[in-house]
Amino acid sequence: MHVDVFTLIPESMQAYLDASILGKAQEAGLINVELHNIRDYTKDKHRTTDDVPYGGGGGMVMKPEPLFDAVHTVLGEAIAAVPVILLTPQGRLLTHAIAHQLASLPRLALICGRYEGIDERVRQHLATDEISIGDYVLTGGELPALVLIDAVARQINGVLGDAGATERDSHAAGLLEHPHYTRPATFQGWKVPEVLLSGDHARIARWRREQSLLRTLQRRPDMLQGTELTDDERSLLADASREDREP
Ligand code: 4FN
Repeated sequence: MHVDVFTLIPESMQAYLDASILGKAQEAGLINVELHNIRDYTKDKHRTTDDVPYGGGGGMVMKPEPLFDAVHTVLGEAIAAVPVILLTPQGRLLTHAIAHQLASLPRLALICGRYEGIDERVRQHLATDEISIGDYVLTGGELPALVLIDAVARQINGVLGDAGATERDSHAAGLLEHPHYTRPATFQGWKVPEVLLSGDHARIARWRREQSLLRTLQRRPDMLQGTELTDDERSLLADASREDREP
């Protein structure tokens, strides 16, 4: 997969992309992220990328021309076939399902905003999709772009060392994770649950699934909406909700 990122601060993203799993995935040619500095596509002496808002008020707005020039120059004819994703708080919320779907595409373009906002014509006539990573104020779209790239990259076959890892993840993606433990078996007097030391793989799998379900019920009951459950799992959750209401 090839990803073109359009940003005013490419240097803020480079280190993260080059590190660890994403760096290895790029070295292996599984994903190729190219950072483009929007300022390189300005044409005035001062290399201006922002201007005052029409209608007045505070803050600055990202100008459309450098962005349109950058995206058209880099994508060329490919522009018709490549999703141009604007990272914006007004976009649809990024989910595992969206990341999984984007991972099947050969090429993506990502636009990161700065200042207080981006000229609306970028959203209307350049972007083909708008995605948000959540409801909080940020100073730019660079961290959201990195979040999206990370979530998408790990869905690409071969990016995670272990071939089963992505599959296990997507099976689990509808639920919160069960508790994880590693050695030592006792740490400062706190013991690892006995079942995990039992070597009984069926019992361990049952325990983990149960922990996942109970934890999801307790902390993110909204996530259980789309989850397929067995009759046993349904009654486990029904019992747990009753116990919670009637202490
Ligand atoms: N943010 C909110 C309301 C009003 C403004 C913002 C905000 C960066 C260019 C956008 C933020 C959050 C998640 C991109 C936020 C995201 C951004 C994102 C983002 C500078 C303009 C801005 C109601 C959400 C709190 C600044 C709410 N996912 N404006 O943060 O780019 O992708």
